[in-house]
Amino acid sequence: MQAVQTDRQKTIQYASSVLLGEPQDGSTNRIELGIAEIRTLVGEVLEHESAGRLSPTFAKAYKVLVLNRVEESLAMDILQSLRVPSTIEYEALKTIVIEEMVRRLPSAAPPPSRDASKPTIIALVGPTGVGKTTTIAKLATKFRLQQGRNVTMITADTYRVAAVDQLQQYADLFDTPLLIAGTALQMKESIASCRDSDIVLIDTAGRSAADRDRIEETASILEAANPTEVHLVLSSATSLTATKRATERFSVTRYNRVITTKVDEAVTMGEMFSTLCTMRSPLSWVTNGQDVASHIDLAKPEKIVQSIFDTNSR
Ligand SMILES: Nc1nc2c(ncn2[C@@H]2O[C@H](COP(=O)(O)OP(=O)(O)O)[C@@H](O)[C@H]2O)c(=O)[nH]1
Ligand SMILES: [Mg+2]
Repeated sequence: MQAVQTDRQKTIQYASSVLLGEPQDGSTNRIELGIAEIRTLVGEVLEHESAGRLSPTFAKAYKVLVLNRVEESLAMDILQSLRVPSTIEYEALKTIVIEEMVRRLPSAAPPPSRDASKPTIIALVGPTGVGKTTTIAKLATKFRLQQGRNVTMITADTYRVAAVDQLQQYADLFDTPLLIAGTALQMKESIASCRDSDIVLIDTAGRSAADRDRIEETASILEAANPTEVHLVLSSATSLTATKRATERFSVTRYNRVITTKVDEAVTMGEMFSTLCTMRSPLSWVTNGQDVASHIDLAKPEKIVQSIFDTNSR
């Protein structure tokens, strides 16, 4: 039964990757020839499978969600929770499904207020390579260059020289101090010297979600900073399993916001949507590219859901 489930999952994943236009191994020509066939086949299988439980219009919506990698159980739960007649037209159903999906996502967090008397201390945590340092630079650009606020950057990532260099370049460019704090004591001292800042941005070392000790070390350094906001950074280009694991493993850092990066690289937002639905922390920022000056926006739950319906597998 387990093996059947795994095969089934693989088939759906393969089919959705072909439908969503992801690059595949093997001959492009052969794949192109197979696309129409797979599209019909998988569509029929999914519709047939859900037919016992869902009306044809609902089954169509289910197919769109699952092919866009919304978790199957979540897709089914969303559709079964709707109180609408089974005779509803597809477009009307789609509007209601989108509303329900937005309702299931955490809300959007407001940006840090301007009139706080103390500095707002914003720390970013998350797995390696998800875009923490780049996002710190984007936030610094926004707060310092675009809003003229007094910003200090602190990095707790002292493991790699390159990691400090990466931020130092931005610090020079923005004319903002960059402090280095690899221990809890250094962090306390650094924070004490930031009294005149409006915003303090703390970068942390990338931690593999499997490395509990290192995550705990990051957590204890952060505790010394007593941050106002701790943002868990999750990449939309990472698998559902990896992001879900990160949401659990990083809970020791007491994150209270979520940043979604690399939306531009995601083939579909269905997996990220499925992860976010399990979370309680509000969504703060979304990043969609490597350009530090422009590729960051306040998170908008409606936009995340809409993008699932905007991909080309209808
Ligand atoms: N396409 C894309 N790349 C990004 C985005 N954010 C960061 N990156 C890239 O991801 C890579 C790792 O970023 P980095 O900030 O060093 O990750 P960190 O290890 O979490 O600090 C770099 O090549 C970044 O340019 C994004 O929103 N979109
Ligand atoms: Mg980094």
